[in-house]
Amino acid sequence: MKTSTFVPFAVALAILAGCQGGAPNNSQAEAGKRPEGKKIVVGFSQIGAESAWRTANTNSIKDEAEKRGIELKFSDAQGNQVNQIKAIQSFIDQGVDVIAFSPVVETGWTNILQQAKDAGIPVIVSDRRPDVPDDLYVTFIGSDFIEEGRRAAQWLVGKTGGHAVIAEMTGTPGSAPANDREKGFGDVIADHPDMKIVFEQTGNFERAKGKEVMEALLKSPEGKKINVLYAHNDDMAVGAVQAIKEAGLKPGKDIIIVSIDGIHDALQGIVDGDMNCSVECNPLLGPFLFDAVDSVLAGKKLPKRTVIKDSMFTVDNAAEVLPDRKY
Ligand code: GZL
Repeated sequence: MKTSTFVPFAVALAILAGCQGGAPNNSQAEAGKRPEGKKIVVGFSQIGAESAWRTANTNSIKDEAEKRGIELKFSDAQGNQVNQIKAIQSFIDQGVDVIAFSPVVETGWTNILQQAKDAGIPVIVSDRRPDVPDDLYVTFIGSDFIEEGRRAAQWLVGKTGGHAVIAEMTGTPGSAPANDREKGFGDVIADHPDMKIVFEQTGNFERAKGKEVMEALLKSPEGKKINVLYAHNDDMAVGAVQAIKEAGLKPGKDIIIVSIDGIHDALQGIVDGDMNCSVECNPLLGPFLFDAVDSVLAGKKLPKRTVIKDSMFTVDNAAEVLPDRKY
Protein backbone atom coordinates (compact mmCIF):
# COMPACT_ATOMS: atom_id res chain seq x y z
CA MET A 1 0.00 0.00 0.00
CA LYS A 2 1.54 3.30 -1.11
CA THR A 3 -0.80 5.71 0.62
CA SER A 4 -2.04 5.21 4.15
CA THR A 5 -4.56 7.43 5.84
CA PHE A 6 -4.78 6.95 9.61
CA VAL A 7 -8.12 8.35 10.73
CA PRO A 8 -10.53 7.70 13.59
CA PHE A 9 -13.63 5.66 12.83
CA ALA A 10 -16.05 8.63 12.65
CA VAL A 11 -13.65 10.71 10.58
CA ALA A 12 -13.05 7.81 8.22
CA LEU A 13 -16.80 7.49 7.68
CA ALA A 14 -16.98 11.23 6.92
CA ILE A 15 -14.16 10.87 4.41
CA LEU A 16 -15.89 7.95 2.72
CA ALA A 17 -19.18 9.85 2.54
CA GLY A 18 -17.68 13.15 1.37
CA CYS A 19 -15.10 12.16 -1.25
CA GLN A 20 -15.74 14.06 -4.49
CA GLY A 21 -14.88 13.62 -8.13
CA GLY A 22 -12.33 11.28 -9.64
CA ALA A 23 -12.62 9.26 -12.81
CA PRO A 24 -15.21 6.48 -12.24
CA ASN A 25 -14.53 3.19 -14.02
CA ASN A 26 -17.12 1.90 -16.50
CA SER A 27 -19.38 0.28 -13.90
CA GLN A 28 -19.31 3.49 -11.87
CA ALA A 29 -20.17 5.42 -15.04
CA GLU A 30 -23.22 3.16 -15.24
CA ALA A 31 -24.14 4.06 -11.68
CA GLY A 32 -26.54 6.78 -12.78
CA LYS A 33 -28.41 4.24 -14.90
CA ARG A 34 -29.47 1.88 -12.01
CA PRO A 35 -33.13 0.99 -12.67
CA GLU A 36 -35.41 2.73 -10.16
CA GLY A 37 -35.87 0.64 -7.00
CA LYS A 38 -33.36 -2.05 -8.07
CA LYS A 39 -31.57 -3.31 -4.96
CA ILE A 40 -27.80 -2.98 -4.80
CA VAL A 41 -26.28 -6.46 -4.96
CA VAL A 42 -22.96 -7.02 -3.17
CA GLY A 43 -21.00 -10.27 -3.23
CA PHE A 44 -18.89 -10.78 -0.11
CA SER A 45 -16.29 -13.54 0.22
CA GLN A 46 -15.54 -14.06 3.91
CA ILE A 47 -12.55 -16.08 5.13
CA GLY A 48 -14.41 -18.33 7.54
CA ALA A 49 -15.38 -18.42 11.23
CA GLU A 50 -11.98 -19.08 12.82
CA SER A 51 -12.23 -16.60 15.69
CA ALA A 52 -14.53 -14.38 17.73
CA TRP A 53 -13.12 -11.46 15.74
CA ARG A 54 -14.24 -13.05 12.48
CA THR A 55 -17.71 -13.74 13.83
CA ALA A 56 -18.06 -10.11 14.92
CA ASN A 57 -16.80 -8.98 11.51
CA THR A 58 -19.35 -11.18 9.71
CA ASN A 59 -22.20 -10.00 11.93
CA SER A 60 -21.26 -6.35 11.32
CA ILE A 61 -21.32 -6.87 7.54
CA LYS A 62 -24.60 -8.82 7.50
CA ASP A 63 -26.34 -6.44 9.92
CA GLU A 64 -25.29 -3.34 7.97
CA ALA A 65 -26.39 -4.82 4.63
CA GLU A 66 -29.81 -5.64 6.10
CA LYS A 67 -30.11 -2.17 7.65
CA ARG A 68 -29.42 -0.56 4.27
CA GLY A 69 -31.64 -2.88 2.22
CA ILE A 70 -28.67 -4.22 0.26
CA GLU A 71 -28.87 -7.73 -1.23
CA LEU A 72 -25.79 -9.47 0.24
CA LYS A 73 -24.52 -12.65 -1.40
CA PHE A 74 -22.33 -13.96 1.43
CA SER A 75 -19.86 -16.82 1.06
CA ASP A 76 -17.93 -18.47 3.95
CA ALA A 77 -14.72 -19.99 2.53
CA GLN A 78 -13.90 -22.05 5.64
CA GLY A 79 -10.37 -20.69 5.56
CA ASN A 80 -9.70 -21.95 2.01
CA GLN A 81 -8.40 -19.59 -0.70
CA VAL A 82 -9.74 -21.81 -3.50
CA ASN A 83 -13.23 -21.39 -2.08
CA GLN A 84 -12.77 -17.62 -1.97
CA ILE A 85 -11.66 -17.53 -5.61
CA LYS A 86 -14.65 -19.69 -6.61
CA ALA A 87 -16.99 -17.35 -4.74
CA ILE A 88 -15.55 -14.28 -6.46
CA GLN A 89 -15.85 -16.03 -9.83
CA SER A 90 -19.49 -16.76 -9.03
CA PHE A 91 -20.13 -13.11 -8.12
CA ILE A 92 -18.63 -12.10 -11.48
CA ASP A 93 -20.82 -14.62 -13.32
CA GLN A 94 -23.89 -13.31 -11.49
CA GLY A 95 -23.03 -9.72 -12.42
CA VAL A 96 -23.18 -8.30 -8.89
CA ASP A 97 -22.79 -4.54 -8.52
CA VAL A 98 -19.78 -4.69 -6.17
CA ILE A 99 -17.48 -7.47 -4.93
CA ALA A 100 -15.92 -7.26 -1.47
CA PHE A 101 -13.64 -9.75 0.27
CA SER A 102 -11.17 -10.35 3.07
CA PRO A 103 -8.25 -12.29 1.53
CA VAL A 104 -7.21 -15.25 3.71
CA VAL A 105 -3.60 -14.89 2.50
CA GLU A 106 -1.76 -12.09 0.68
CA THR A 107 -0.86 -13.81 -2.59
CA GLY A 108 -2.76 -15.54 -5.42
CA TRP A 109 -5.45 -12.92 -6.18
CA THR A 110 -4.24 -11.10 -9.30
CA ASN A 111 -5.96 -13.33 -11.87
CA ILE A 112 -9.43 -13.35 -10.30
CA LEU A 113 -9.34 -9.62 -9.50
CA GLN A 114 -8.31 -8.89 -13.10
CA GLN A 115 -11.37 -10.85 -14.22
CA ALA A 116 -13.57 -8.70 -11.96
CA LYS A 117 -12.00 -5.56 -13.42
CA ASP A 118 -12.49 -6.83 -16.98
CA ALA A 119 -16.14 -7.45 -16.08
CA GLY A 120 -16.44 -3.84 -14.88
CA ILE A 121 -17.23 -4.89 -11.28
CA PRO A 122 -15.51 -2.75 -8.61
CA VAL A 123 -13.74 -4.63 -5.81
CA ILE A 124 -13.48 -3.41 -2.22
CA VAL A 125 -10.92 -5.05 0.09
CA SER A 126 -12.01 -5.47 3.72
CA ASP A 127 -9.82 -6.32 6.72
CA ARG A 128 -6.73 -7.98 5.18
CA ARG A 129 -4.53 -6.71 2.33
CA PRO A 130 -3.97 -8.73 -0.89
CA ASP A 131 -0.62 -8.46 -2.70
CA VAL A 132 -1.98 -7.16 -6.02
CA PRO A 133 -1.55 -4.01 -8.18
CA ASP A 134 -3.50 -1.06 -6.77
CA ASP A 135 -5.68 -0.77 -9.89
CA LEU A 136 -7.36 -4.12 -9.15
CA TYR A 137 -9.37 -2.78 -6.22
CA VAL A 138 -11.05 0.51 -5.41
CA THR A 139 -10.16 0.80 -1.73
CA PHE A 140 -8.77 -1.22 1.22
CA ILE A 141 -10.47 -0.75 4.59
CA GLY A 142 -8.76 -2.29 7.63
CA SER A 143 -6.45 -1.83 10.59
CA ASP A 144 -2.70 -1.27 10.50
CA PHE A 145 -1.36 -4.67 11.59
CA ILE A 146 2.27 -3.54 11.68
CA GLU A 147 1.28 -0.80 14.13
CA GLU A 148 -0.63 -3.35 16.20
CA GLY A 149 2.52 -5.49 16.47
CA ARG A 150 4.59 -2.43 17.38
CA ARG A 151 2.12 -1.40 20.08
CA ALA A 152 2.15 -4.90 21.58
CA ALA A 153 5.94 -4.85 21.75
CA GLN A 154 6.11 -1.28 23.10
CA TRP A 155 3.72 -2.26 25.91
CA LEU A 156 5.84 -5.35 26.64
CA VAL A 157 9.05 -3.29 26.84
CA GLY A 158 7.39 -1.17 29.49
CA LYS A 159 5.99 -4.17 31.36
CA THR A 160 9.27 -6.14 31.44
CA GLY A 161 11.85 -3.36 31.49
CA GLY A 162 13.28 -4.82 28.28
CA HIS A 163 13.95 -8.32 29.64
CA ALA A 164 11.81 -11.14 28.25
CA VAL A 165 12.04 -14.71 26.92
CA ILE A 166 9.19 -14.79 24.42
CA ALA A 167 7.03 -17.44 22.74
CA GLU A 168 5.31 -16.05 19.62
CA MET A 169 2.10 -17.74 18.49
CA THR A 170 1.49 -16.65 14.91
CA GLY A 171 -1.67 -16.32 12.86
CA THR A 172 -2.54 -17.98 9.55
CA PRO A 173 0.71 -18.49 7.58
CA GLY A 174 0.91 -16.07 4.65
CA SER A 175 -1.85 -13.82 5.91
CA ALA A 176 -1.34 -10.07 6.14
CA PRO A 177 -2.08 -9.90 9.90
CA ALA A 178 0.42 -12.69 10.65
CA ASN A 179 3.12 -11.19 8.43
CA ASP A 180 2.61 -7.64 9.66
CA ARG A 181 2.11 -8.36 13.37
CA GLU A 182 5.33 -10.40 13.32
CA LYS A 183 7.15 -7.55 11.57
CA GLY A 184 5.84 -4.78 13.81
CA PHE A 185 6.64 -6.68 17.00
CA GLY A 186 10.06 -7.77 15.76
CA ASP A 187 11.03 -4.25 14.69
CA VAL A 188 10.52 -2.94 18.23
CA ILE A 189 12.17 -5.75 20.19
CA ALA A 190 15.17 -5.61 17.84
CA ASP A 191 16.17 -2.52 19.84
CA HIS A 192 16.16 -4.53 23.09
CA PRO A 193 18.90 -7.22 23.15
CA ASP A 194 17.52 -8.78 26.36
CA MET A 195 14.15 -9.50 24.73
CA LYS A 196 14.41 -12.75 22.82
CA ILE A 197 11.89 -14.84 20.86
CA VAL A 198 12.87 -18.45 21.60
CA PHE A 199 9.78 -20.17 20.15
CA GLU A 200 7.49 -19.44 17.18
CA GLN A 201 4.60 -21.57 15.89
CA THR A 202 1.26 -20.93 14.23
CA GLY A 203 -2.05 -21.46 15.96
CA ASN A 204 -3.89 -20.30 12.83
CA PHE A 205 -5.85 -17.68 14.81
CA GLU A 206 -7.85 -20.52 16.41
CA ARG A 207 -8.56 -20.97 20.14
CA ALA A 208 -8.26 -24.77 20.16
CA LYS A 209 -4.98 -24.64 18.22
CA GLY A 210 -3.69 -22.03 20.66
CA LYS A 211 -4.31 -24.43 23.53
CA GLU A 212 -2.68 -27.35 21.67
CA VAL A 213 0.45 -25.33 20.78
CA MET A 214 0.86 -24.10 24.37
CA GLU A 215 0.34 -27.60 25.82
CA ALA A 216 3.18 -28.93 23.65
CA LEU A 217 5.39 -25.91 24.34
CA LEU A 218 5.10 -26.30 28.11
CA LYS A 219 6.32 -29.89 27.80
CA SER A 220 9.41 -28.77 25.82
CA PRO A 221 12.74 -27.29 27.06
CA GLU A 222 11.75 -23.84 25.71
CA GLY A 223 8.58 -24.03 27.74
CA LYS A 224 10.65 -23.93 30.91
CA LYS A 225 12.42 -20.74 29.77
CA ILE A 226 9.59 -18.47 28.53
CA ASN A 227 8.03 -15.76 30.66
CA VAL A 228 6.03 -14.07 27.86
CA LEU A 229 3.49 -15.21 25.26
CA TYR A 230 2.88 -12.86 22.30
CA ALA A 231 -0.14 -14.19 20.39
CA HIS A 232 -1.24 -12.67 17.06
CA ASN A 233 -4.86 -12.84 18.22
CA ASP A 234 -6.83 -13.13 21.45
CA ASP A 235 -8.44 -16.47 20.58
CA MET A 236 -5.07 -18.23 20.52
CA ALA A 237 -4.11 -16.43 23.76
CA VAL A 238 -7.32 -17.53 25.49
CA GLY A 239 -6.63 -21.11 24.42
CA ALA A 240 -3.09 -20.83 25.72
CA VAL A 241 -4.35 -19.54 29.09
CA GLN A 242 -6.31 -22.78 29.54
CA ALA A 243 -3.20 -24.86 28.81
CA ILE A 244 -1.05 -22.78 31.20
CA LYS A 245 -3.58 -23.26 34.01
CA GLU A 246 -3.82 -27.02 33.36
CA ALA A 247 -0.02 -27.18 33.63
CA GLY A 248 -0.29 -25.70 37.14
CA LEU A 249 1.16 -22.31 36.21
CA LYS A 250 -0.34 -18.83 36.66
CA PRO A 251 -1.13 -17.13 33.31
CA GLY A 252 -0.66 -13.37 33.52
CA LYS A 253 1.98 -13.83 36.23
CA ASP A 254 4.33 -16.77 35.51
CA ILE A 255 3.78 -16.07 31.81
CA ILE A 256 2.85 -12.53 30.76
CA ILE A 257 0.33 -12.60 27.90
CA VAL A 258 0.00 -9.90 25.24
CA SER A 259 -2.23 -10.40 22.21
CA ILE A 260 -4.31 -8.56 19.61
CA ASP A 261 -8.02 -8.07 18.80
CA GLY A 262 -9.66 -6.77 21.99
CA ILE A 263 -12.44 -9.39 22.15
CA HIS A 264 -14.68 -9.79 25.20
CA ASP A 265 -12.93 -12.94 26.47
CA ALA A 266 -9.54 -11.22 26.40
CA LEU A 267 -10.84 -8.23 28.35
CA GLN A 268 -12.37 -10.69 30.82
CA GLY A 269 -8.99 -12.45 31.02
CA ILE A 270 -7.30 -9.15 31.81
CA VAL A 271 -9.86 -8.35 34.52
CA ASP A 272 -9.36 -11.86 35.96
CA GLY A 273 -5.57 -11.40 35.94
CA ASP A 274 -4.99 -14.26 33.45
CA MET A 275 -3.95 -11.95 30.59
CA ASN A 276 -2.15 -8.63 30.56
CA CYS A 277 -2.67 -6.66 27.33
CA SER A 278 -4.82 -6.80 24.20
CA VAL A 279 -4.22 -4.36 21.34
CA GLU A 280 -7.57 -3.72 19.68
CA CYS A 281 -8.30 -4.57 16.05
CA ASN A 282 -11.78 -3.27 15.25
CA PRO A 283 -13.89 -5.91 13.44
CA LEU A 284 -16.99 -3.71 13.01
CA LEU A 285 -16.25 -2.85 9.37
CA GLY A 286 -19.82 -3.12 8.04
CA PRO A 287 -20.60 0.63 8.08
CA PHE A 288 -17.28 1.46 6.39
CA LEU A 289 -17.80 -1.19 3.76
CA PHE A 290 -21.27 -0.11 2.71
CA ASP A 291 -20.43 3.59 2.74
CA ALA A 292 -17.65 2.69 0.33
CA VAL A 293 -20.14 0.68 -1.79
CA ASP A 294 -22.45 3.70 -1.97
CA SER A 295 -19.55 5.98 -2.92
CA VAL A 296 -18.26 3.62 -5.62
CA LEU A 297 -21.71 3.24 -7.20
CA ALA A 298 -22.20 7.01 -7.09
CA GLY A 299 -18.94 7.41 -9.03
CA LYS A 300 -17.18 9.14 -6.15
CA LYS A 301 -13.42 8.80 -5.72
CA LEU A 302 -12.32 6.95 -2.56
CA PRO A 303 -8.97 6.97 -0.72
CA LYS A 304 -6.95 3.87 -1.66
CA ARG A 305 -6.52 3.05 2.01
CA THR A 306 -8.66 3.77 5.09
CA VAL A 307 -7.00 2.76 8.36
CA ILE A 308 -9.36 2.06 11.26
CA LYS A 309 -8.42 3.59 14.63
CA ASP A 310 -7.72 0.93 17.28
CA SER A 311 -7.46 1.13 21.09
CA MET A 312 -5.49 -0.96 23.59
CA PHE A 313 -6.70 -2.72 26.73
CA THR A 314 -4.82 -3.41 29.97
CA VAL A 315 -5.68 -3.69 33.65
CA ASP A 316 -6.09 0.11 33.61
CA ASN A 317 -9.16 0.17 31.33
CA ALA A 318 -10.50 -3.34 30.58
CA ALA A 319 -13.06 -3.39 33.41
CA GLU A 320 -14.76 -0.17 32.31
CA VAL A 321 -15.09 -1.35 28.69
CA LEU A 322 -16.11 -4.97 29.38
CA PRO A 323 -19.82 -4.49 30.25
CA ASP A 324 -20.63 -2.98 26.84
CA ARG A 325 -18.31 -5.17 24.75
CA LYS A 326 -20.47 -6.53 21.90
CA TYR A 327 -17.96 -9.20 20.80
C1 GZL B 1 -7.46 -8.97 11.64
C2 GZL B 1 -8.13 -10.27 11.23
C3 GZL B 1 -7.60 -11.39 12.05
C4 GZL B 1 -7.91 -11.28 13.54
C5 GZL B 1 -8.14 -12.70 13.90
O1 GZL B 1 -7.99 -7.91 10.92
O2 GZL B 1 -7.91 -10.54 9.86
O3 GZL B 1 -8.24 -12.60 11.61
O4 GZL B 1 -6.90 -10.68 14.29
C6 GZL B 1 -8.96 -13.16 12.71
O5 GZL B 1 -8.81 -12.91 15.13
O6 GZL B 1 -9.08 -14.53 12.66
